[in-house]
Amino acid sequence: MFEQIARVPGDAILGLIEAFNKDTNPQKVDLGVGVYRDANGNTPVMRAVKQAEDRLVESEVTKTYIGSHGDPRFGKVVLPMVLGAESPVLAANRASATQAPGGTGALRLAADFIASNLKGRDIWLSTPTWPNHLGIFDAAGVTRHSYPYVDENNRLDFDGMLATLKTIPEGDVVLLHACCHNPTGFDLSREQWDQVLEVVQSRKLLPLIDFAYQGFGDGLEEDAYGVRLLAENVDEAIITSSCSKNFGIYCERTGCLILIAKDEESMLDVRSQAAITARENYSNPPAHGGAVVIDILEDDTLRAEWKSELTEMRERINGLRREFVEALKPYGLDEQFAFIAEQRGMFSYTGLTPEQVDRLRDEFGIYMVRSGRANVAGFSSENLPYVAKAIATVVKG
Ligand code: PLP
Ligand code: TYF
Repeated sequence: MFEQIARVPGDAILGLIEAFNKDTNPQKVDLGVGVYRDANGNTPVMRAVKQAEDRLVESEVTKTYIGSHGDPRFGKVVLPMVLGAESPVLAANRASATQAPGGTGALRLAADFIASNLKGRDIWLSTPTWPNHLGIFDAAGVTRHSYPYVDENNRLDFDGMLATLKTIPEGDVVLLHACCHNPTGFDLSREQWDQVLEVVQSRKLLPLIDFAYQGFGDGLEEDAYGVRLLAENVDEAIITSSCSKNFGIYCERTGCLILIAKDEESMLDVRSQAAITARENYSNPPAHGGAVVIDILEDDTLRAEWKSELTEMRERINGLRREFVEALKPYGLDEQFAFIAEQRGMFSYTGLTPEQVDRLRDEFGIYMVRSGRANVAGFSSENLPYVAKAIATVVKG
């Protein structure tokens, strides 16, 4: 029976890891997969995480199941991080948290929740978006459509986005990136979020906000502007939060599905459905990453340490953005690439063509996604002169 099953290509982004590891060029640079890198190109375990793990080894007394919603303390610490400690949504008990295997697991829960409970509702995704969004909603059987996000000059196309949002049928779901848009790095301003809210309200859309990079743009609170604006001004919303990047616990698979309903009763109804969705997928989420997050956020000292490490990471990335533009100055390309310093998060749409990306890989050992997306965290003061020279070579033909 298996002979009729075709072989399919693997994930293009994750495939870059293998290709990079195989490359013997001593000057090779990895600007591919979206993980944070320090000045030495490493992705170390955060100090606060190590301390929390040390404590957990000592204090953990059982590894029994934690339930389909995960550890109840996880929701208690993640909800205020995402929605704000003083959130009126929390005060009204309108938000439900379900611990999930990463942001991806939370997205799949959201997709299955929509497919099972909101039949006939389609989803609208930005073009471009994180490629896994497409697969996740297809796999759940949710029909997808797209709204534009960048124009032909490789800039944020907010007018195009808003114009399409205004045509979405009432009740459909619109997926918004909370901050650090993957893959473009273009985020909405506060004024633009305000306009999105107006359209969401007037078209009665259901916002699904993917919050994978809280703390990587402008700050933990600043990055939550759009999330909190929508949560506080609509009756119903879905948020998928990831702890992979901001706690650096990628492989521990730690995320959260947040369902916001119009009142507590309705929240308890949808919450019961989320538990079924989780149970049908994997029963209980992995516990360790959540336990680390709980330990850090519940302890003032660890929390402060974690925040300062996160600030360090964010400031390093934003500094590298400016350094990159500076490094292109000798080639007269600084103005052409000035927008890189304005983008936020780990990623930049550089505007490089697939052919230019191929040349960077083949001639210089510089790896990025063929869409022209670069992981800015892969830059370093050491490799920037080399990267700038290589980019100048391929851009100038
Ligand atoms: N959403 C976006 C936009 C992402 O870039 C990622 C990154 O991995 C995720 C969700 C999921 O993150 P994870 O499943 O690693 O928590
Ligand atoms: O876009 C990225 O690079 C990150 C990491 O299947 C990622 O979001 C990439 C692909 C994938 C899972 C995670």
